[in-house]
Amino acid sequence: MTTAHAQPAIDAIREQLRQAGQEHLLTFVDQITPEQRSALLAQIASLDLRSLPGLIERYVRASSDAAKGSSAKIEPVPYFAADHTSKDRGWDREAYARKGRELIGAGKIAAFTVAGGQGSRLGYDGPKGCYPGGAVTGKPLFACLADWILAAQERYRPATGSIPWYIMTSPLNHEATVAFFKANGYFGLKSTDVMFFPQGVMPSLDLKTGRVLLSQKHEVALNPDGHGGSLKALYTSGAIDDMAKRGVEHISYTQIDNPLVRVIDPAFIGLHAASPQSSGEMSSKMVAKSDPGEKVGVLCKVNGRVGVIEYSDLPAELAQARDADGGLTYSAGSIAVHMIGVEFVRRLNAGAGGAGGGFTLPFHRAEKKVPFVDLSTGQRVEPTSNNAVKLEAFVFDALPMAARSIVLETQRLDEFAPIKNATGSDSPASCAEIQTRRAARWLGGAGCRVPYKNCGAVDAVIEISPRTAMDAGEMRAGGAGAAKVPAAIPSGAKVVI
Ligand code: UD2
Repeated sequence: MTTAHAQPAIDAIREQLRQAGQEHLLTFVDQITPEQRSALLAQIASLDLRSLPGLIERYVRASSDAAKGSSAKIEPVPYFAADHTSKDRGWDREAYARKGRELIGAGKIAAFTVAGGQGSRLGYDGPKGCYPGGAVTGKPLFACLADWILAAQERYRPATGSIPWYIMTSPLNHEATVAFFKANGYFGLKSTDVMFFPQGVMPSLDLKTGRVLLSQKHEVALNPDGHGGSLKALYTSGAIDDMAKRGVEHISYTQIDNPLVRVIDPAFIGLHAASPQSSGEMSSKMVAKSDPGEKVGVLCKVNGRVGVIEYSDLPAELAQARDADGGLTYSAGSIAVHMIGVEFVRRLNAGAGGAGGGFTLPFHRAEKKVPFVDLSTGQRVEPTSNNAVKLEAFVFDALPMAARSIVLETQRLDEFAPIKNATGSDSPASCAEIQTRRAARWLGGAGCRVPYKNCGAVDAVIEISPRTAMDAGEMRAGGAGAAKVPAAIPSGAKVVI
């Protein structure tokens, strides 16, 4: 039963819910325990009820999407070519890398990883970052990224040793992620240099009515607000203030699913911070798309500004368009690696009233199956077809908000081997194969004999730690510290270097 002293509070909340068309969320309030009631009311209080009717109108009733249905002018994006020595597209990579190293050395760069995702697509019940990423060691994805940060600290900040790492979790995996880092000694990093904060959530909406779903009688159905929520969460969590205290000016943004990601990349940092074509607000990396259907967003110019069109939103005729030389016209595949200015994040949030609470990027809608409580029976239902709209923001939608934004092309083999699917492309197997091919190329270039099968595949599995070599040049120079380059790799061997 509702206690007498709680009644006025419930009445006030009921009125707010009524105005937002969501009064049904209190359907079972008299049937739940006092603890459950407090939790439910706290959840309801955290919803932005004022913006809800507008969101429902736009994304459920009108089924519109941030990127769809627009008549935007789309053009290919200019970029800094991976081959900086090319005649027509050459640029001074070493000068920018030097600038980047200076900034890292001066403590002005932080690493930031969005890790709100679970390993569910891989059949793994836990935070995605705990999933094995090393081709031979099987070390978790978190450890792969931590090793890169350690390697960068050893090279660019040997005196102080610190590159802070901010990790965005979701309410679903926050505790498990923090516990995993503790249990693994922060993978060799100082615990005070690793900061965790959970991203925000959005209510899941009934596909037909737009009403917020209850996942239990005492619980609202919530979903993480997408990696675009990171730009708000960086601010509201206090991470941006923490960065400012540490003197950090730019954030190196990566996803958790790619063990080859160059978490801290001097040349990219230098271009972002110092190129006249960049306002130092938000920059991106691309690889040439492997085929028109590859599931990566495409960096383009949209109405004259750099932006990303997600693969599912790119019109087929543009995805398949080819230049006179046969190459894809829209070939700039986003690998979801960005540099972001600390001041840019502050400006976006301050523009929304200063408290950060009001800032969001446009949402993208996804129709999903979300278990819910049937309001007429009180029974929980596991739907067999899509019954809900989830709203997620994408971080790349902030790109057009930057005054000038640059794009750097990189070599796929050197830094892009995400693990997303259990089998096939972007799977643990394809990732291990790319790690091996990259290692074979680096080792071959350093004079090591690498065994190959008749079909051309490497006859071994090889994993290179970034602490040994961060690129082919370091490997040629013998790797970090004692000479690490073996004379030969035996056929069929599994080797960690
Ligand atoms: C993303 C990009 C795609 C391409 C590809 C490269 C989007 C929508 N698509 O595809 O264009 O660049 O990556 O690999 O971004 N995450 C959170 N919180 C959330 C949702 C996601 O932290 O609420 C993290 C997640 O842990 C992962 C990353 O964001 O690290 C990517 O998310 P995804 O798996 O939904 O995106 P994906 O792989 O379809």
